[in-house]
Amino acid sequence: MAINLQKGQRESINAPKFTIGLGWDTNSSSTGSAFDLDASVFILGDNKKIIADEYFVFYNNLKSPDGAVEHTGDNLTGDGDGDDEQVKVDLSRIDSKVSEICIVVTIHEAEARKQNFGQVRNSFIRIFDTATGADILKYELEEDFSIETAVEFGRIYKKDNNWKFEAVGVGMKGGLQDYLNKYQ
Ligand SMILES: [Ca+2]
Ligand SMILES: [Ca+2]
Repeated sequence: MAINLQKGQRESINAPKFTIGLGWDTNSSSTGSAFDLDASVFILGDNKKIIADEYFVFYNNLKSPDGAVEHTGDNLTGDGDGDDEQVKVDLSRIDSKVSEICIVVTIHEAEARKQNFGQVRNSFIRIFDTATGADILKYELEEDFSIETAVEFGRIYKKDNNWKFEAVGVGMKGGLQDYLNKYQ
């Protein structure tokens, strides 16, 4: 059974290959235009920077060069229950310089479309064992965001050679470029 985490909580991931599932529901009628959320991954070294440009994995760069992190593709609507976008991770392939994997969700063209996380419901991040499908953990972002247009859902980090997940849930007003400025 999956462990449900609260904001700030940490939990070990005891699976060499796991999948990060991210879900959300949006109300496009509230803003009159398409509402597209995008999951992105920053793969960081000890200095909290991406270890190379290609270690920023998103809808236009679906796989990290070491083959360890793979975005399965852009979902444009968020319709339906369950995962809207997924990222597969294979820790056996991950570059030895990597110590952290940061998972963010941004709203595509948020400013032009006047959209923010105040209009997003049922956001979650979950992790399951890719091989068996068994749930490992889940974090539902209960926080009511308002003006934020980007949210760090969680991070996966290496501690004493074990990989752990932290439920982050921190939003900001900005977009992918702001995260790039921080992590590049
Ligand atoms: Ca998307
Ligand atoms: Ca959905």
